[in-house]
Parts: sequence; C-alpha cells; structure tokens
Amino acid sequence: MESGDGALSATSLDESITSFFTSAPPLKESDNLRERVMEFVELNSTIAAAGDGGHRKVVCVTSGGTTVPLEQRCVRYIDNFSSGHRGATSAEYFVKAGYAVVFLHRRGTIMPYTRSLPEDPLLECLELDGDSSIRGLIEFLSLITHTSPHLPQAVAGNLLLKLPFTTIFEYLQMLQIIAKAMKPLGPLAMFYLAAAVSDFYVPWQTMAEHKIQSASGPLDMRLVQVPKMLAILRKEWAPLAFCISFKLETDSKILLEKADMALRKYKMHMVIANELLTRKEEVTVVTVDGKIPVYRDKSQPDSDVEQPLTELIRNKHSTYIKNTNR
Ligand code: PAZ
Repeated sequence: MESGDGALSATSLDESITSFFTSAPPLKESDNLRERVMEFVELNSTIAAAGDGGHRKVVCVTSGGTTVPLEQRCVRYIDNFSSGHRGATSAEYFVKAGYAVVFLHRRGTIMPYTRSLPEDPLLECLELDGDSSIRGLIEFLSLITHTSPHLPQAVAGNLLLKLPFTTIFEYLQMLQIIAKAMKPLGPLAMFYLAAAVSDFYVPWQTMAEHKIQSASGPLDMRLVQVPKMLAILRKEWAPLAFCISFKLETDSKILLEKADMALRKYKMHMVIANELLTRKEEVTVVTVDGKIPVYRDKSQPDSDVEQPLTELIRNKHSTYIKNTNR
C-alpha cells in the first residue's frame, strides 16, 4: 500500500482531509476515548519529572498496520504489513526512560511486555491435574515479570495507555483525538509513528454494503489516496510536538531519498528509514542536519535496534524542548 508521495495543492489536501473524515464511519465511543486520553495526558503532565520542562513527557507510539475494508459489512480487506514489534519494543524503552506512552496499536499485534513470552503462554504454563494448575499460573506470572522487568513500573505508574484500532478509518480518527488532547503539552509531546498506514482506501459511500460476489466476474474497484495527515498533525493538531515518522521500503536504492522527501514535505523532525529485510538490524535516522545510521549491537544476543534508536530520539527530544522553551 506504499505509494509515491502524490503532490496535492494545499486546498485539495484540505478538501481530501475533510472528505475523509466526513465520509468515514463514525468512531465507536469516541467521547469515551477522548475522555480517557485527556485524563491520561492531564494526569501525567502534572507529574513533576527531572530535567526537560520539569514535567513528564508523553509519547504517542503507533504500531501495527491499518486495514482497508472492501465491504461495509466487512468480509474482505486489504492489509498493511507490520508485526508490531517496533512499536511494542520502543514503547517499553520509552516507559523505562520515564515517558508516559499512548500506545495506538493494531488489535492482535505484538504488545509491550509480552513480546518475549512463548506463543501460547497460558497453555504452555498450565498443568491441568491436581493442584499443579495453581503452580502453573504462578510460573506464568513469574515468567511475565522475569521477561518484562519494567512491567510493574508501567502499571503502577499509570504510564501506558493501550488503544486498539483495526481499520484506516479508526486509526486516523483516533490519531486526531490523541493529537488534539496532547496539544497543550507543547514540546513535551512526541509522536513516534511506526504504524504502517494504508496509502489507498475505498471511500465508505462508494463501498459495497454486502459481501462482493464472485459470480459478477473480475473485480473492478477504485481506491482513492488516503490524504497525508502528517502535514495537518504538524500544522494544526499538535504544532509544537516533536514528530517522528517512519519510512519503509523494499528497494534500498530509493529508501533514503524517500525518507528525505517525507522529512521536508511534512516538516517532520526526524524520519526513520528502514528496509523490510534488515529492519531489526539497522535503521537510518534522517534529519535536516544529516543521516545517522543506528545498528543493533550484534555482540549481545538479546539486543535490539530500538534501544539505541529510542536513546538517540530521547536526546534529540530533550534538545528540542530546551530550544523551544527558550
Ligand atoms: O512492526 P514491525 O516491527 O514488523 O515493522 C516495523 C515497520 C517496518 C512497520 C516500521 O518500522 C515502519 O517502517 N513503519 C512505517 C511503514 C510505512 O512506510 O508506512
């Protein structure tokens, strides 16, 4: 679903954004979601923290891929690749560093603190005869705390708000609500947009209501471009927030050029460029001041690239806060 960055004039971009939101199926329980996010942001922004502006910083981490439904009563959909590993791992590092994290994730993808567990942890740990079932549960809990030592910090400190999405319609409406709720934080807010977001969608009003029938012959369907929301995030939703987007390509020859284009076009503070096959080993941080390669420490078997990446980002965010508050 990744496309070229089709150029739209400012007016037609505004029109396509309005048309996207007005025609999208309304988000269920949006008032409740807004309240939860505002409460989380308010609670965390009043907590004092050392350094940077004196208050806790809040990052919205997006993770997983969005779907594009092909039918209103959806049986079929187009999906975007993302396991959720990048988002979940990064969220853990941000919590560890004292950030409050709004984790906007695709339902069913990898979640913070449970990514190192076996695939079927409950069944693998439970023994079903006698009182050994109780021992099994205790082992399960100790496995979680052993593999995720910072879980208690996240739970006890109210540092992680998990919000699931499935479709592109849900994702963008939720991102808008979160961004507007984070706007009052100014430069203490950060967006770390690792989700793989669909570039094309079927507008709700032109979408078939019922399951598309194969008896009608070959499928001829028109997808329209999803308007780029990064620009409006920067301009209106949360103009002072520190914004990082990701660029995924499979062709290394165009990766850095595309990342550079996104950086300038959407006025991101950083774009993280990664290639599908090597994304767990290395990424390149693209900024206006230059390109910084970041590698996983291969000498450590359990290391990941998110650790040095999030460390670098935290430092850049601190500098940004200092410069913005001046
Ligand atoms: O979720 P994951 O760990 O399997 O993959 C992460 C990723 C490649 C989806 C992410 O790093 C990324 O590049 N997201 C943006 C994708 C895009 O260009 O739309």
